[in-house]
Amino acid sequence: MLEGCTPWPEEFASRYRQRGYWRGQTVPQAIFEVIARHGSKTAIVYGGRRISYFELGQRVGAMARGLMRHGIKPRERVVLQLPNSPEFLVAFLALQQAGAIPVLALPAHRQAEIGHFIRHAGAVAYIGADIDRGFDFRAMADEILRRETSLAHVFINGAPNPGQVALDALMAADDETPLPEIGAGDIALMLLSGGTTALPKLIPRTHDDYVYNFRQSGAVSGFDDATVYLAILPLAHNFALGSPGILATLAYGGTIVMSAETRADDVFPLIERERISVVCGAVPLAIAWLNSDVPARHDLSSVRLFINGGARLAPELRQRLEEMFSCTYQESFGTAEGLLNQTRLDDPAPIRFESSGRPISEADEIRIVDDEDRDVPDGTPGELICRGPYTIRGYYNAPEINAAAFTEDGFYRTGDMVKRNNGSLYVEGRKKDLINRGGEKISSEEVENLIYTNPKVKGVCVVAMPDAMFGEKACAFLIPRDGETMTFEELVAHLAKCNIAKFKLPERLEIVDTFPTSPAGKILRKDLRKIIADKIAAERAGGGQAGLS
Ligand code: J2J
Repeated sequence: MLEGCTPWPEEFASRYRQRGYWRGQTVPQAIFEVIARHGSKTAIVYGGRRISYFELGQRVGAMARGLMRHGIKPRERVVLQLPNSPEFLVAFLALQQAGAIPVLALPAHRQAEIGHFIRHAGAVAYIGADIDRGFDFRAMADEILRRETSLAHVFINGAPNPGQVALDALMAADDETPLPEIGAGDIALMLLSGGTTALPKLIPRTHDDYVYNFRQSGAVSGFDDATVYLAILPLAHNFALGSPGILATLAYGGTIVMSAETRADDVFPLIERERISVVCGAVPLAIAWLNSDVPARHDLSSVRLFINGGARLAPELRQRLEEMFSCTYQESFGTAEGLLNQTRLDDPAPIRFESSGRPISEADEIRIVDDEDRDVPDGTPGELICRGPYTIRGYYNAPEINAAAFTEDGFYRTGDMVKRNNGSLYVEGRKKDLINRGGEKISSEEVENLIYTNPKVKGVCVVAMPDAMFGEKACAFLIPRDGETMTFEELVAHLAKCNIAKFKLPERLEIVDTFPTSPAGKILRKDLRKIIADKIAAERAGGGQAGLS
């Protein structure tokens, strides 16, 4: 295994193999097995393009060889940042076929984050778009190339800058270079952590564990070769990629319909035209669609399943989604670190509408514990900790963080407060300092550190505030230095200069003199969350404006 990664102890690994959870297959092997069976079937629909399984396989093989010709070697890390498109999938599988490890960045990430991923992963290459949504990724890559010493190659989907290589050009030559032998125990990809620390952590997933992850998640969602999956959430997210995501769709011989657009006006005609059967969404999308009159104008009879993940969706909205689509609702409470909980398709309505599901595998070991790691009884909230055949044993190259994030016997501390009733889990809150903006995670510490670089700031605390659409948004409580003050616009302008993803920006500023603290002097973030929640509720009741955006 790659240095810097924590393997499963042999006793666990051999059990997982023996019981068939680990099939000894790489991710591309799992997909090529299907390509061999379903050659002429449509694998991907994107805009006017229809790509067959056979063509997908050819493109992946050609790009893998092109990457090798450019000197990309097994176990080297490559940051992949592409909007939803067939090229994302081709590049992802091609990197794996060449033995390289894709590090999956979101299209929303900017120079600060991409630079960090490249440094932290020691990445040798970056694959990005030319221009997307008005942002020039080529210029960003040039800038990063000047600063990051490990980075040797920039591959661009579209028209590259001088010195960069077009992704298409990688596939130009027709060569028969043999592909390297990759072990199923090797690292297949690195996902980004949901952000509790100052800088995002990297989550190394092996081929064995990830193949099990998407096959098992797909089985629980009833995937088969009739599945037509709508891929609109960013594919770099574990949920959209492999839980069950596009990889399970391919593994079961289905068809992926991709779109980078999420508005009802774009999505619903697509559902009707392509006879989509599985729609994956997140809280803000579900709310926007339920409030739109577009769905009623379309034939949605092909939809059999709606899966929500990333953040909890309220029971009444789950029921309305079932009614709108005449489908089954599935709640997915997952983690990029591994553990996936999904409601079952045949769960009775109260479980489908209220619970957060239960682990997808009988091999998932979960415990719900108090602050002293003692098990709490069913019905009592505690922290969910877990281990199993697809839950990592450590973040990449992060021994100190690992010591806190995992128990000595290898359980991952999710930071989620849950209770268990009759085997189903119910998310009640969280211990970790993050803001869950409709499924997109914001690390308080990361944003606070950037705000502290402004000399006007004496103290800052970024906490979650309630939001009708996103569930939560970031609110900054700020103490200015003596004689200074700061406006919301100044705060945003300061953070914009830090070149970070826009979704991380606080959407409200509260200027205060002090922070509430415990007798030991610890800032009571819980109290700050309550202060802003109460204030917003009072503003709503008074008809005032809630939030600044
Ligand atoms: C409450 N909290 C949830 C839910 C995630 C499937 C689905 C989601 C993710 C994901 C994923 C939640 N209700 N339904 O990777 O494969 C919060 C929890 C959790 C954290 C993980 C998948 N679904 N959460 O969201 O790594 O706090 O993975 O610990 O981005 O999101 O975030 P992430």
